[in-house]
Amino acid sequence: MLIPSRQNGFQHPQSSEITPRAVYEGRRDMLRWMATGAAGAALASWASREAMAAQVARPGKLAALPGGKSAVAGAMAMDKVTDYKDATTYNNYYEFGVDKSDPARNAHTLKTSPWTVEVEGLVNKPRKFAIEDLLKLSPQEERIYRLRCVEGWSMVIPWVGYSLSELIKRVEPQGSAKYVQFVTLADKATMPFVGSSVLDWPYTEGLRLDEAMHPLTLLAFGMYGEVLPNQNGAPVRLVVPWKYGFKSAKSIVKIRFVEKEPSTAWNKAAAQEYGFYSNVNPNVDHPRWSQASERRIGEDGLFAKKRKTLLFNGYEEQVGQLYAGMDLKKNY
Ligand SMILES: Nc1nc2c(c(=O)[nH]1)N[C@H]1C(S)=C(S)[C@@H](COP(=O)(O)O)O[C@H]1N2
Ligand SMILES: [Mo]
Repeated sequence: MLIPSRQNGFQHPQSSEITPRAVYEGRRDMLRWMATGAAGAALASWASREAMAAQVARPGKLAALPGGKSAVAGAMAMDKVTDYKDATTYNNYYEFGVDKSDPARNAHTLKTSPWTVEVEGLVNKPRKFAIEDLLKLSPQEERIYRLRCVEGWSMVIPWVGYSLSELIKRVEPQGSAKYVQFVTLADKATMPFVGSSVLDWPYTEGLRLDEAMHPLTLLAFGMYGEVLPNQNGAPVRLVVPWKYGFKSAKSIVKIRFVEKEPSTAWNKAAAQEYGFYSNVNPNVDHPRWSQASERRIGEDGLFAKKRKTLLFNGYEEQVGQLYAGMDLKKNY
């Protein structure tokens, strides 16, 4: 159930509405919860996604995009890879609707060719890349990353792409460039929710330059050895595995180098809930729910046990030093 607020337009659903704590803890008050309307709503939404997943077959075989094994430390999660079916039917892509099954149903209208990505701002070599040229800029690698959504669920996905740093090095950021902003497509003609008050479109995100340069930050063109399905952010998206999923902007059209911390879509929508950093952190609660645990999508449906959320989503060894001396409670 979504709780619209006049001020914020839209709020992420509470994690309790995704999997009520009573259900995954097997508590007796589950019965009480079942008696409320919320139970029906959650079950209905879960059932509709299951039906959706059964109905929406793999979108044909997409073009192969094989990647070599990555040499980047931490690039291969040991966890079991999420089923393709789950990774492509349980999505957040608000331009195509706010229900998890909407993107798989609606994103076929997205036109991914021709596509250009404009790199601009404080760089010596600003450039407009045709997607074909961007694809060939550096060898494609396969990386199996955990993706942890701020709502309390996670997946493990074999992405294909290369480190964003490969692109950044080629455009030569100037000394004054401290942040990178990502602007994604906002096309009313093909994206039914652009123009709605859900978010301030286009969906934008940002990283500090050193975060953007970190080898784990991936510019992704594919997953599961094929090009990205539209609902997962075709033709090019970001994957920042130690941050909440919303930092991983889909269908990028502009990369802008700037001096000041850029505004981001979720920060504009609800600043007290979504900070600029948004590092996965089990010790910093979301104002409306705990971030201490998560449900892995595909693990036994609604009654899955939760697993503990790890600091920086388990990538602390790789990225911890980026935040040395920073108060992570203040810089949430
Ligand atoms: N353009 C755009 N990018 C987006 C979003 C969105 O709504 N629009 N949702 C974000 C959120 S909240 C998450 S959790 C991830 C989900 O990626 P996935 O569907 O590939 O798992 O995409 C992120 N990127
Ligand atoms: Mo998310």
